[in-house]
Amino acid sequence: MKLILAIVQDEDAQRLTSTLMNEGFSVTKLATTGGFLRAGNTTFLIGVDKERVDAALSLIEKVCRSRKQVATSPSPVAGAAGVYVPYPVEVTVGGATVFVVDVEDFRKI
Ligand code: 2BA
Repeated sequence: MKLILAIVQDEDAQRLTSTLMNEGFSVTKLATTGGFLRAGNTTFLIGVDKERVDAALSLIEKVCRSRKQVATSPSPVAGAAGVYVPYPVEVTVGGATVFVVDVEDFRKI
């Protein structure tokens, strides 16, 4: 068995849940926060037989879109006064960041 950890944008989370559930996958959603943008995202835990990993990944790829977002980052120290001037940075977020890990044991007790 494998555990898929998929970090997706909140905008895609509802559609991904229904798509996966309709195809018979069990999912758990966690409300998470990205370290860079400090914005909310959603992490899916999906436990699957290894034969179905590719099917789950295809659905994630189909549903999750990449989007541009603007982050405000601190610039390096400006001058000797040590003043930080925030400036906007455009980043492309997603489709999804996915980890697939081996599950040593799986039980429902
Ligand atoms: P965030 O950390 O908020 O990152 C959002 C987006 O900002 C990233 O999109 C990437 O385009 C950009 N970014 C992140 N760190 C950066 C940096 N040091 N310099 C410049 N740009 C940077 P994605 O790569 O699609 O990542 C979306 C979210 O997935 C991340 O949100 C984070 O929550 C998670 N994530 C991505 N890579 C990860 C990893 N290796 N381990 C754990 N979580 C990860």
